[in-house]
Amino acid sequence: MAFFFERGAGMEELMIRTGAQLIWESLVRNHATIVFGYPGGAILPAYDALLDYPIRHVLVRHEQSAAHMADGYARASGRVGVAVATSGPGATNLVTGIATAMLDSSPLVCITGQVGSHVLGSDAFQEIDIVGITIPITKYNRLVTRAEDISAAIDDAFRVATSGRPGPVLIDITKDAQQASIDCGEREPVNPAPPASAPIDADALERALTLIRQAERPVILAGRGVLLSGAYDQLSEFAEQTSTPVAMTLLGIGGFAASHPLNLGMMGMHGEAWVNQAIQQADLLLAFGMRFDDRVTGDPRRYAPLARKIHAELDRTEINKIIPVDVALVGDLAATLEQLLDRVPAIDHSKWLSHIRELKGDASVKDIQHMPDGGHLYAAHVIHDIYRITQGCAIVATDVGQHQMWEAQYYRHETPRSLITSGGLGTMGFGFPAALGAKFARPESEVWAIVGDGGFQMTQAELATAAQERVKVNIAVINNGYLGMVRQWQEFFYRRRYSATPISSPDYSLLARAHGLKGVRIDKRSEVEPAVRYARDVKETVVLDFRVEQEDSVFPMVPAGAALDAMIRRETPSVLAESALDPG
Ligand SMILES: Cc1ncc(C[n+]2csc(CCOP(=O)(O)OP(=O)(O)O)c2C)c(N)n1
Ligand SMILES: [Mg+2]
Repeated sequence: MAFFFERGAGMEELMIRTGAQLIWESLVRNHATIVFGYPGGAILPAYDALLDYPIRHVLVRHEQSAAHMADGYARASGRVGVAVATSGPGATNLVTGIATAMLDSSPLVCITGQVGSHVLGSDAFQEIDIVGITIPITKYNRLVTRAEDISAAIDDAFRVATSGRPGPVLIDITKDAQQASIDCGEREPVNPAPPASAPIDADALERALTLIRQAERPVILAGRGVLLSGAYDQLSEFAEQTSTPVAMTLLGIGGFAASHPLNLGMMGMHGEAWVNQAIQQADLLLAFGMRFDDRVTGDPRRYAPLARKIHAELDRTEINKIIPVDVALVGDLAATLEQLLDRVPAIDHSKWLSHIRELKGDASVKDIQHMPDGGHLYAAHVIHDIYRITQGCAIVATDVGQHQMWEAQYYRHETPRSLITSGGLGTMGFGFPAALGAKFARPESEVWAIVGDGGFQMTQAELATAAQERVKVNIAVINNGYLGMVRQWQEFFYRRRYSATPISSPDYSLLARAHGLKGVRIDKRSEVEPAVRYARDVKETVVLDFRVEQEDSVFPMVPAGAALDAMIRRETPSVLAESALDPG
């Protein structure tokens, strides 16, 4: 799209571009190939120019979903997700998605149109100060009022979104800046910056090695930083070399294969009982790329009271924020682990590991998939069957609620970037659009959305997007007729007063068919496997409506603010008695 004009005898070339063209050129230069968005008046010039650029646009049905799709795309691929919206309501609809990405360190670039610069500040039609609104939920944002500044602003956006701890960035571009034509030079393609490789403090490294050598009961706490830094191999090697068991945060799942004998499972509020007990009994915690979220620690004053703590983390502001630590290793996790691996001896912790196996023996939640169905269909059955049939290798995006916790307990993730879930903000409505974004990122992969009947209804309009874009994902609606996680809190802490938690649903199979998609209703355990196989076989997006037990709860549960080992357990004996049998 270059325009060349002759200028005088020197034949100097002018490259004239509109600001709108520069937006897309900048995205192409930063290797974006797909954007998720919704048009409107203030972004019209950009949408007009879009037709001339090699970028796929996915028209969402609500801008919140554009941000979630871009987020799912980023989490599945490690690349930057791009969302586009108009000014005013288009921009404000992005806010929940941006906040979701911020709290889970997901790299997004959001581009919004803004009213013309001559009316800024006049409460013009669809004018809103989106830069002001998104200050606390972006790593960086700015208003651009001149076409001359667009290219640099977008290059900065990609650099900031991906450097250090990743996160969302927003660039708000006035309509006149998009319309203006300017003479601009060619800019070089931008290559992603290499990971920050500041050397780890040698003294801290020495102290960490001493603690590691002295420890008798160590536990690794693996968080999302393992995925962000790509430290999978280093983590396995370190765990094996030091025979240290690995507990996962919700967002760390996938960073260490579920089938690895040293993988303990998930920690925290709905973590496995033996994992929380091991943490409380440990004499050394090695926190790798995690931030001691309150869902992970329970009461921080009673957290791992016997343990020295080593915190390896890229973001220095996380050090000593919640849990005071003995040693901080600030820097890229993969690089840190490599330096530790150079020096750490082979250590044998078999006594500690067999102690944890004993804890596991009488404290497991892992069995309910073995229970005779007796006419009941439990969410755990459904999720375990999906896991079994997909062999733990599908990408699963979840929504937020009980089904999210059951997914984390019963779907055993073998590969990195295969669980996509909103951990920090806990955003209902995230799962389905994030699954679509993941499918766009990795079209060769099998993608499932495991969602609740409440959360799915928040963004189910994206079924139309799936149909229009002919993108295939499988949606498992864990339909319990309740806002289940809130109902569970009401059952435990509000004397079963179910205020505003019973929720009705449309007939999802009819809803799917109304969109030209496929839908099936499942009421019995025996119907689960055929339905899952059917979903995998057909080419369209499929909605599986699993009518599960309505008043089932997620166990164990650490009540908010309690110590990590003060867990509420499933009453035994009961239909859902616990046992440690794990069929793998
Ligand atoms: C946008 C948003 N609103 C409210 C909540 C509070 N909340 C957390 S879990 C939950 C219930 C979710 O119900 P459903 O989607 O049916 O999933 P279930 O817990 O039944 O599996 C609610 C309302 C939230 N996390 N996000
Ligand atoms: Mg529900």
